[in-house]
Amino acid sequence: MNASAVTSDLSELVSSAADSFARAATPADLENAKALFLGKAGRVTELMKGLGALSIDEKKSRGAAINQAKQAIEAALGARRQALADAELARQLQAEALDVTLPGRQRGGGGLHPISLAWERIEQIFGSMGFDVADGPEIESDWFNFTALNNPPNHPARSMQDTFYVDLKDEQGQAYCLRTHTSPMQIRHATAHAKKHAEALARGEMSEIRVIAPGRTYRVDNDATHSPMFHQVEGLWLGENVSFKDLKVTYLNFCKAFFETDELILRFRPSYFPFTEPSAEIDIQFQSGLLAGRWLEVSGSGQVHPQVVRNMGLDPERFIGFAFGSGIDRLAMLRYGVNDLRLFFEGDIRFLSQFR
Ligand code: 2NM
Repeated sequence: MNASAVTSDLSELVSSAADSFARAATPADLENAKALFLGKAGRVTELMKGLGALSIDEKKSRGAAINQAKQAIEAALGARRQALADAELARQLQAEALDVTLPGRQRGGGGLHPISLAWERIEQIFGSMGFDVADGPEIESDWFNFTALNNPPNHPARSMQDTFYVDLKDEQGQAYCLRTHTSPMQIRHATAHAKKHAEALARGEMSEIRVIAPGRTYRVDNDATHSPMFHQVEGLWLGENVSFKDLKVTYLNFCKAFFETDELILRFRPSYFPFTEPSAEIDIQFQSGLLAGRWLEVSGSGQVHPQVVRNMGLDPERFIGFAFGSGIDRLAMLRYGVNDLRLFFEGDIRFLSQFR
């Protein structure tokens, strides 16, 4: 066997190993290919075993050549391992690539409840007509909720069948209840400002009270058209010559703004409330649209009773005017085309998300 033959059969072995390593597509394939050349029964091992039959000199040179070939195969194996590992890493990086320019995951956008939307519109519209907004407690004393509003001591509204009472009495033994309307806030508001108005009168100036009181109210009532908790807005305008004409203009303009239409008429219907005299229901009728042609009751109203004005700490000879009380829930139903009051209080996201 000559030197070039040695080199030639070993270099074929090396390139054959390099070829099969190159064909190995996965680390497992590569380990199988390795076994064929470097394993216990592999080609290189077989060649080593063949050395035993050679002379000492031949053993030396052939052994060195086989060793060189073995090192070349191991180098090829190492290179392929590295290449496969690099390719796997590149694949993983590609698969897990993060596009930091994508918009982040966001929570679904929230929105106001339709009653809050109506409430805000009401405050905005009356605000534009010069009305303040009063706020006050939902647990009220008997005085503010009933007596100051001219309810006689045995008025049926005071009964436990109609009013939620709280297990609480003040030092005078006065009962507390969940307010049954928002007018107590108007009594509070007017009382708080009575001194200022009296001083203005003393200087020969006239001063007015113009206020709305929106808020949650409570009555013992629960059916398809009544909820034990509901929302009211009451309005109050007291001044020198504030009349039913002002009430009609004010309420009609409010409705036109709230319902976003000028095709609207308004009528008064005689009624009774302890806190107003005379009293009237307010009906409106749309002249166009889905609800056209039907009279819709939207509010109670009336000229504020002189005793109520007196209870506010004001002179009923000087402070004359009107008040009204409307259901925000009913206004919201008409405004947004909701046909069942209970939808407002069930918290069903399919209903609520329509108002986002
Ligand atoms: C209504 C109907 C009529 C009303 C009266 C008052 C106050 F405080 F001036 F006495 N506030 N709201 C009133 C008048 C409320 O609700 C149906």
